[in-house]
Amino acid sequence: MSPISTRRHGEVLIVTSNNPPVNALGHAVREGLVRAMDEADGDDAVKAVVIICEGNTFFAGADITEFGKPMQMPMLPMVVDRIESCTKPVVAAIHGTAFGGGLEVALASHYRVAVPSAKLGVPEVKLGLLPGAGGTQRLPRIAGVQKALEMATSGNPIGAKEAYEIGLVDRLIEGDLEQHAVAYAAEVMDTRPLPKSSERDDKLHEARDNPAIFDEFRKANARKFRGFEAPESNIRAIEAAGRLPYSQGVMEERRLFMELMSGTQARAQQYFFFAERKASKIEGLAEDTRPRDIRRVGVIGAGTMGGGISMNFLSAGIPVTIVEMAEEALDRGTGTMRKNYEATAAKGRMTAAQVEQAMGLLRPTLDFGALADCDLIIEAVFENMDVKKDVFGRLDKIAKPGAILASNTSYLNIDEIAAATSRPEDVLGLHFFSPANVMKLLEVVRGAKTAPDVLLTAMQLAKKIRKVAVVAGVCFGFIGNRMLIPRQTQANKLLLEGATPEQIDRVHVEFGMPMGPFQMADLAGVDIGWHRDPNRIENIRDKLCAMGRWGQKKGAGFYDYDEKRRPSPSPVVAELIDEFRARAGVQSREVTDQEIVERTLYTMVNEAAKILEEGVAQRASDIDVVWVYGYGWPVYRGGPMFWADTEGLPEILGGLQRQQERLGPDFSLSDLLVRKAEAGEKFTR
Ligand code: 3H9
Repeated sequence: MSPISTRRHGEVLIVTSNNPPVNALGHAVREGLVRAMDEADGDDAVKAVVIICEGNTFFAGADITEFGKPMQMPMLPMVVDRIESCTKPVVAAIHGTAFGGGLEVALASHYRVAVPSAKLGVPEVKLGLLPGAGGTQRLPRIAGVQKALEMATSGNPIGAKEAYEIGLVDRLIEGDLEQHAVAYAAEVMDTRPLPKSSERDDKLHEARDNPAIFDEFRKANARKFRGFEAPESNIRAIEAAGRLPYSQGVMEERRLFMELMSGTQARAQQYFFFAERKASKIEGLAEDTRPRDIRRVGVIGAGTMGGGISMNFLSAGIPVTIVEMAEEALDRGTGTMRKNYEATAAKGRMTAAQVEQAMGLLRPTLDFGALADCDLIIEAVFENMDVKKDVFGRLDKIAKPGAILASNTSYLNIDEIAAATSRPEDVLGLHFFSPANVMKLLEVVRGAKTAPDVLLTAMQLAKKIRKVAVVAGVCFGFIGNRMLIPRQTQANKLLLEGATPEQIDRVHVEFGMPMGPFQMADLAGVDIGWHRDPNRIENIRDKLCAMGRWGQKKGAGFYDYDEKRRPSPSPVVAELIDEFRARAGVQSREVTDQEIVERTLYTMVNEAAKILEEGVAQRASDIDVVWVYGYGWPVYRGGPMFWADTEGLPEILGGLQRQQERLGPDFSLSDLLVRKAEAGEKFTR
């Protein structure tokens, strides 16, 4: 049965799409829409058309699962042209999200009405693409060039109210959408000529009168666009709208669209779209598993982590009890949370009332016993096994039966922590990333005895607090931090062999990472995890710590910093490296950028393969989600596993084998990597 059906309401033909879950514009939908337009044109009794969708949303875009497969006619650009060429006025009735191809359908319609909660956007750039069904040509004609540039290059939607203000929506509908859309259609049914967005050009003068608008936009956003191909193609296509007649503009759009579509970045970003959605799925979970109810969350520790973690729940409307040991620390912690909220409000992203609402849900206390009525308790205390065990032992005595007990540890063994309680089935790891109220990633660490419903609860709760959660197994550092270890080991060795911190960091930044390993150490604090004995100096880091060069916070670390925290290469560090090199009896040599890639990034892939092989990650794509959301791996490279597949696993293996001597005795190849490389297989499909 076609997902598109038509029925008559007086002289209005109502065209309804029912294609769950998001009314994606797959083949059958496209075909149905064309048929509906033919029906409208062929029937004199039809005076106007309403296009509307069932379910949660208007068309959320082209069907991404069809990408990369042979295209079936009619293609979306033809469909939208067919809608615009309908001889009867077509009204798009929008609710939910009119995204991508969905907005293009709306733009090709002669009129657009929307409920106030609707969102309109062109998120194609997030898939490495551009709105390729006339969107880059019609959007600037309707919404203006500057707005079109912003929407197309950010991919972020605008609300219906704003859309109405800028003329992208003709009427806001309060009440029943279909009923009002039909009434609107009846109002406009005699209007001629029909307003066609492809024929408008009043708003293009913005660009024709000021062609510099494009370069100014490029300059203002250069940092944001770094490394990505799609934003520039979006700009060029919109530029073409200003320069060329519509018919030629769409040809240029098509050319740029196909160019992007055949590139690696689009493949990587589309792969990542599905990777992110797959991450929330728990392998082997019995279908009748039900989550536990979480009405109140307890957080132990009001430091940076504890405060950030609490904010996630407060923002989602979930009350939090936060416990500290001393009044001063508690006040400082809650004060910081308030300050953070107020800063968000100052940027206009929250109202003052919302700040009060969130803070009103917080119950700060020095009484550990106050955690007794919490359904989930997250410990965010000092990273030390004895301390954690002590906390969990005490929790065991006061937490109510069925409460979930979670540790925010970044490295430690959850099973050992769970063993400090009489209820290890209720224990798991919730590894938030710093700053915890900002970073999207959450590693949910499943212990050997963690109950399935506890795991499910955590994964569902993550969605509620707008995190992307990934299931990880127990091992030192879980998925993300464990992969940092070989990278850091090799980066440190490379310093001794002749590379500089600047060179190693530059290679990572050019690769697309936000920063390299030494920049990251300086930002996080070189002293993190330091043994704190200034007389015990075994490596460069020990020495830096002993010298008080703890990174940005001290104005010195692997780099020197000025008062504005701008880094410069440090002669002191250069001397230190020479000293340690002499001590190790290593001869300095020239290290190539390629060697840095092989020794830091290839070794990460090798570690990831071990993580996969050991079942610490459920699937290769989960590792990619961790690295993109937790560490800023460039999404246009898909993540370390997808990237390894694009490089070719034989190439990765070959590189590691070439470097084997230099990688040191602690390095070993992953069996899975070797097997897959030899069999010509990939990690991701
Ligand atoms: C485009 O339009 C190109 C054109 O310009 C030119 C063509 C020539 N296709 O996100 P959710 C699935 S490019 C296929 O969890 P939510 C999704 O995988 C497209 N499937 O729900 C998931 O499946 P599963 C431009 C899609 O409520 C299920 O639907 N449009 C598509 O949190 C539910 O998704 C976009 O980029 C799709 N387009 O969010 C919009 N979209 O249940 C992409 C979703 O098996 N979509 N699925 O895991 C979204 O942003 C969100 O899905 C949306 C709903 C906001 C709509």
